[in-house]
Amino acid sequence: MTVDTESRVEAGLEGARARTLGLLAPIADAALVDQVSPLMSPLVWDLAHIGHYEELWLLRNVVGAAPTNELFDDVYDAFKHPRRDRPSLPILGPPEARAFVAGVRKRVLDALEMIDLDGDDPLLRHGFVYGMVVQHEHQHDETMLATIQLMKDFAHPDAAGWHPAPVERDAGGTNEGMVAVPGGSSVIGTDEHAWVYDNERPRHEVDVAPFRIDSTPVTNRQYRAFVEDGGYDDARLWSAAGWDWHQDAGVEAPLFWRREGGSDWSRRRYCRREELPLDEPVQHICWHEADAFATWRSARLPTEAEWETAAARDGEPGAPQQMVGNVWEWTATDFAGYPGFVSFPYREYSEVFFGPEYKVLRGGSWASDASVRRATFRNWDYPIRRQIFAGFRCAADA
Ligand code: AVJ
Ligand code: FE
Repeated sequence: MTVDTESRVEAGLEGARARTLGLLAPIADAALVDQVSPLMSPLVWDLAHIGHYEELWLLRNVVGAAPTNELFDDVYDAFKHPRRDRPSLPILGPPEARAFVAGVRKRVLDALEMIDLDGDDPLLRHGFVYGMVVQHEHQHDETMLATIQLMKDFAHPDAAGWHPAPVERDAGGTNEGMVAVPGGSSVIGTDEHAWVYDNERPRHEVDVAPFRIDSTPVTNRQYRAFVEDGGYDDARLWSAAGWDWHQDAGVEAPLFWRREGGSDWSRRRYCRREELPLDEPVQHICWHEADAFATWRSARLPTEAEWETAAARDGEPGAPQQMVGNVWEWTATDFAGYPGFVSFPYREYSEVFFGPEYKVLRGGSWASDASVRRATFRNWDYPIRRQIFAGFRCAADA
């Protein structure tokens, strides 16, 4: 048991670090310290924050080690300074940040052999806190990919050849419309403790009325039809908050889409501008855009209970295809704790975000690592955010 858990922990830590360093490798130091958007941190902040989080949980909390630098508790605490202020903080430069994360990691691996992963301590049992740190690094990797996608010039000699994994799609690709899902009592969430976040617990029953849900996420082809039908100019399709956002933001298509003169739509993906891939899921739309599209289609967004009910049927005949790992999918649901929610191991992971200002996203994207791609995983963001790798699927009452 211990050996299995220990090797899973080691492999998880190593896999996350290889990914982090790999995705930052082609980026020049000047770009690592640059603030690409007020919504994002400089990449070098994410890097050192990953190390600080690891030091906090796996060295200071687990083995009682002293902090490398007490000031880091301020500059690398995501709650202390908004992302737009992070470049003006006394943060580590790229070489120092690389050395810091490597040093923390070495000490973590050295200490690992002495840690009892089979005891009663809920933080350690089955390697929970290590899994939390692995998932944390992977979530920041996805955030960093979003930052890199926002970079206009990707100043590196190898940049043109650099491309992360493509969006995974089942063969066929067209959205074949909706499938029916029977209603009744449905069980969502999980009681698993190891490698699962507090907001996914406890497993509980919900009543779900029969509904229909898209067999795949909405594609670029479908979304383009909404754009070309004047969906962005028709106030009747938008909620009041959505219309306000749209007026303020002045957008008329997903982020990174462009159309010049009479030509076709293109989109920028990292360093390339390419023809819009019509059968891929639409990405980089906010919740309000998803909601307006659904109204245009005489449909609505699924609730998260509907989404998870449909995902539990993955693989069965007549079930929607591949619910997990395409794009994050906006749901109709505000982020809240499940009945009986207990914060663990700290309130700032989930609980402080509960409330109507955040919408839940499900499914995990092509940029999400396997360690966070699961049907119970709950992500959340503001309904105006477009930089994340989010799309959606529509639902309707049966
Ligand atoms: C779950 C993606 C909303 O990035 O704010 C990273 C994950 N928590 N560091 C975020 C997270 C702490 C979180 N999301
Ligand atoms: Fe974090």
